[in-house]
Amino acid sequence: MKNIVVLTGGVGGAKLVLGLARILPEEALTAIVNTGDDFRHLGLHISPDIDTLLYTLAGKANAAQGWGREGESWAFMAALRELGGANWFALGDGDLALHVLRSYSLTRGETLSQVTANVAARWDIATRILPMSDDPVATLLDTDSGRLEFQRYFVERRCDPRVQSILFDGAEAAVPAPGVTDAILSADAVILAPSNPFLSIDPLLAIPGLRSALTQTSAPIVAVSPLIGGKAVKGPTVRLMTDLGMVVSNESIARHYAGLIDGMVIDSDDQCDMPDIVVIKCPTLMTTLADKRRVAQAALDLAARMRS
Ligand code: FO1
Repeated sequence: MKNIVVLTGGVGGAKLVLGLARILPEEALTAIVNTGDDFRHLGLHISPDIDTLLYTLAGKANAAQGWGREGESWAFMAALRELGGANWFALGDGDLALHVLRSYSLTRGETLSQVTANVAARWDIATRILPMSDDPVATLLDTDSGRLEFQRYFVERRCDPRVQSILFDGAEAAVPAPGVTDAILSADAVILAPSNPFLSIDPLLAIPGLRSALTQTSAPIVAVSPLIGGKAVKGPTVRLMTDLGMVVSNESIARHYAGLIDGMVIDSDDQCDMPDIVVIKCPTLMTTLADKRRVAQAALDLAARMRS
């Protein structure tokens, strides 16, 4: 298979993309990334999921933390705190350089796609990293504490408010970024990473042009479940499913993607009783690089099986 597309967001997705990048020929892989988490902070344009992927593929990620750069220094935050600036969202010094460069480039008329491609080229990343859209899309959560912007819910409120519904402001009017539709239509396989389905994958699916490319493509679409033994490795997937009144199971994830996916990779010890899709098992916890390659290979094998 020559053209593989992966839809991704967050740290779980970045791990799978790294695994895919290590087993596929260079330039076979296109990652389409959630930008619903993007927001303006201190006048800067922050694109957390794009940056997590850039750092991961460049070997610069803080793997233990799950965001930001390894070996980061924090002089900016210390100075900001001293000045009484907002410190609920932590920006390391090296990370800050990326936000400043991106924000400056955007004000000069570059697109998010161009800025992302320039940084990827600078760091010799062969994987094509495309934002889902160059248009603004903002994930908003209606909660028992009112409507919250994504980062206010996720970071400032530590996912504590109970979520009633999620919306993707701007998605209806957003068009897929250049290359997104073509990549999906010419793909040999499309993989939904084990990212949070409701917060990281749904924003992509909310963009009409992107969704319609997924329904039109002849490529098999396979998902990797974010659940292992009924728990998510990181983040609020389980909490959200409970808040939204869903049973926490692989069946619920498969049902959420119903009509879209042909198959799903689940953890070896788990079950998924869904007659409409093909399910395969492998250990899906991705700690080491070997783990990431194994899960990536399982997703590719499943997609190849669907093609034959
Ligand atoms: N996550 C946190 O839990 N606390 C932070 O202070 C924080 C800062 C931050 C800065 C830049 C960046 O790219 C990501 C950052 N994140 C932080 C992670 C971010 O909220 C999440 O990775 C995603 O938006 C969810 O995928």
